[in-house]
Amino acid sequence: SWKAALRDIHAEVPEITKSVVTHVQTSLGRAPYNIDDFGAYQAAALSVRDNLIVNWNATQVEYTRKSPKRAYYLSLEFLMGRTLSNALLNLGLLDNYSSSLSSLGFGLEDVLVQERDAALGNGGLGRLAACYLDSSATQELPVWGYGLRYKYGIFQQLIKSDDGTQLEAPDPWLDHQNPWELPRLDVTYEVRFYGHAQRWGEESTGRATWSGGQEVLAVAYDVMIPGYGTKSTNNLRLWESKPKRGFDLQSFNAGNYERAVEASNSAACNHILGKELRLKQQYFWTAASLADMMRRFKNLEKPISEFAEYNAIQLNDTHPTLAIVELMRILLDDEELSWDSAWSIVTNTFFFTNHTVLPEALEKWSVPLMEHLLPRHMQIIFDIVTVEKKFPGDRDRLSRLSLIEEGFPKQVRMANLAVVGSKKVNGVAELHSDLVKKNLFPDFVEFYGKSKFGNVTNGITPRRWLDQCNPALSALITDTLKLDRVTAGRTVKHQNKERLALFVERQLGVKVDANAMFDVQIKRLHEYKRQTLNILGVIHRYLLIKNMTPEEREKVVKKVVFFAGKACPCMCVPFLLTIRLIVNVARVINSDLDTNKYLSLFFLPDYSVSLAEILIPASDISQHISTAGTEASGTSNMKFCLNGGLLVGTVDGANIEIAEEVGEDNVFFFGHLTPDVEDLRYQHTYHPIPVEQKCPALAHVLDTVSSGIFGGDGVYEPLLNTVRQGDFYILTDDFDAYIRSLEMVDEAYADRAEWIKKSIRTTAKMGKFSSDRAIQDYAQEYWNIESIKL
Ligand code: DL6
Repeated sequence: SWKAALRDIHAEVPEITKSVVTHVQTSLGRAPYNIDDFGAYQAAALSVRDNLIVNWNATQVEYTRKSPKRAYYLSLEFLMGRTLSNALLNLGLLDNYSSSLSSLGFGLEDVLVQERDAALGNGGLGRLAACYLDSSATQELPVWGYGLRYKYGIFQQLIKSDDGTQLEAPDPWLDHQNPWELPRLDVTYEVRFYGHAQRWGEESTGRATWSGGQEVLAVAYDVMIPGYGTKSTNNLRLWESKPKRGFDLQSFNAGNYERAVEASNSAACNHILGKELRLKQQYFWTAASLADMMRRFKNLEKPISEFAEYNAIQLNDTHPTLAIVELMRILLDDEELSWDSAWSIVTNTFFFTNHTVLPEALEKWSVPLMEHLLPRHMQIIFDIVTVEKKFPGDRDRLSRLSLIEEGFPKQVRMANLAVVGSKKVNGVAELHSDLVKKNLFPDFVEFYGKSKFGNVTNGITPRRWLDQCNPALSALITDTLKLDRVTAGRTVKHQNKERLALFVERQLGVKVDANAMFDVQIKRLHEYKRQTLNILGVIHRYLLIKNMTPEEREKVVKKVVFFAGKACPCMCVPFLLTIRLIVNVARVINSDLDTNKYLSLFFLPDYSVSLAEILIPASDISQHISTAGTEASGTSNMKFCLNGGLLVGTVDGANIEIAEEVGEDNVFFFGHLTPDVEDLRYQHTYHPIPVEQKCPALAHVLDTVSSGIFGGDGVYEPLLNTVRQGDFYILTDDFDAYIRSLEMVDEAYADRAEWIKKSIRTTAKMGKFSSDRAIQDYAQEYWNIESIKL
């Protein structure tokens, strides 16, 4: 009976308490009566880690014993967030630890917030990798992640109080030690850079010897990834670089190296790292990971020809593409296979996920740089000539298909290399996968046939993005049939809004009305995501309310708008102004006594996984308003809907599939469709129409910003001019429809009972977007791996 079960649970509590107290004394070296929240967090984490290690060991032993085919997820980013709450949830120990900590005088919530986020990435791509690890372990699939152990996470974002600009500060996340990792000083590999490559004999595709240059040591740190409701605990192996002992100081300037590593060792966005450092990072990580896989494979004592039958390697975007070349190098130069045998193994081992449709985001590396840093790899890339036989003489097509882009300097096209070297290629939502075929790689589709190109719509883990961030909704779902769902749904949402309101009050010292509609847009700042459209829409609303009579204002739906997101500091200047505009508009709107009861606005600094866990459950409506055809998938759209927030969005990325699942009645779509966008851009260039004529409402908003009422002394002109001239992201074309869709949101929100029903229906229909489904797709359709029961 449940009473007996409860007794059993409580019987465990003294054990847990004992373990926590022991860690306080022996691991932290502190007296139990002299411990603060942070100490309690550290001790609890170490105690939970003891459980994880046992499960992790048992899982790895079982993998070794059964020698299954394994999959490896290579990702330069893993946006893990906090671990303690997730580990407790997955282990089923949340209540026990809560009781135990409370018996020691600590509140679980106070302890959980002591943990720093592991923010080893920028945004969606890195968080997706973290969700996929959770789902792989939960489904007992033999999947390991491989990444880099950055010393610094993505920068901490500060907002300058005088003018609202973004400032960046380092995030030394390891300063407080990381209880979730195990340093593996026994797992190290040497990684070479520079030097020279000498081919053996005449044959261009034969063996070579790569020697000289510098070698650094890759040291493994293992992070345990617990599955939910299973003992299965997978591994995320992160590499750290160490100078190799006894290396040649004559030929290598140690001082420069240290500085270089220091500069590179952060999860910063591509643009701000020096090119060479970024390429070094990529090779260091892929080479160490492949050496590790090769060692594990060798332990199986199978012929090398069977490598692809035991290993599948997923490339999370193009960052790990060098792994393709590195495996070729190992197979040719170390294993002495023929070119064809080696190529056949490689092209049966790798799988490539593309995450962007923006051509400018496709990675390229200069040939001279690659030749200098990785001379043997550059030889191999030149040797990979796969297409010429099929299209002899079709020079245009061959140049599009080529791995090398002509120019000064020549460039290696990493996406082409990833396509050529992989067994299958996929996009991350239906529309995106179509665009990948039609726009990015049409010549490859013709060359290889359609079957090489597939789709795996992204997913999110319902553990973190429902159970953990919204326990009340999770409980309501579990308990659903017994309750009056509409009332309970409303209560849950309201509690979450109050939690966010309290958070904002503590952070910014401002009271927020939890009875107002909460409208949220949280994501990396980018032009194509169109935060600018949102803030211009807010200004439009503000101007309308400002011009109303007091009686008219009483009919307005009260709304609080939240933004959060970091902007890559290297992004082009006009766009960086968006944050500044939001912050300064907030200052004016929030202090306007005529209107602030009806509309207020917040930019919450330093967006992170943990902040998302507070914002998402509290949203009534969230915005996913990219120009159609530009957002590959989006995953926060899934998180909001799972938490019963409705969506206002363009017909783009995974919004489309969400609408298919939850019903178009429950989504507020607006804007031009993907096929229109190119024509509109053509018209903007060749037949421009002034904004005043095309969209007077928007022109009025732009003029209001120019007038200086939000300060700035003309500072916003470069941003406003991106809309007035060229308007690449078609704000002028979409603005009116956007405003109309927000009016429809207001109308729908006025009928609260119906709104809550929509919200509950939305949550209920989100099953497709579980990362468990996505990982099953990969496991079955791509990697061909099976669960291993413990
Ligand atoms: O697939 C995860 C995520 C998508 O949901 C977003 O739509 C997409 O913008 C993002 N892509 C990247 C591209 N980065 N690179 N390279 O982060 O991937």
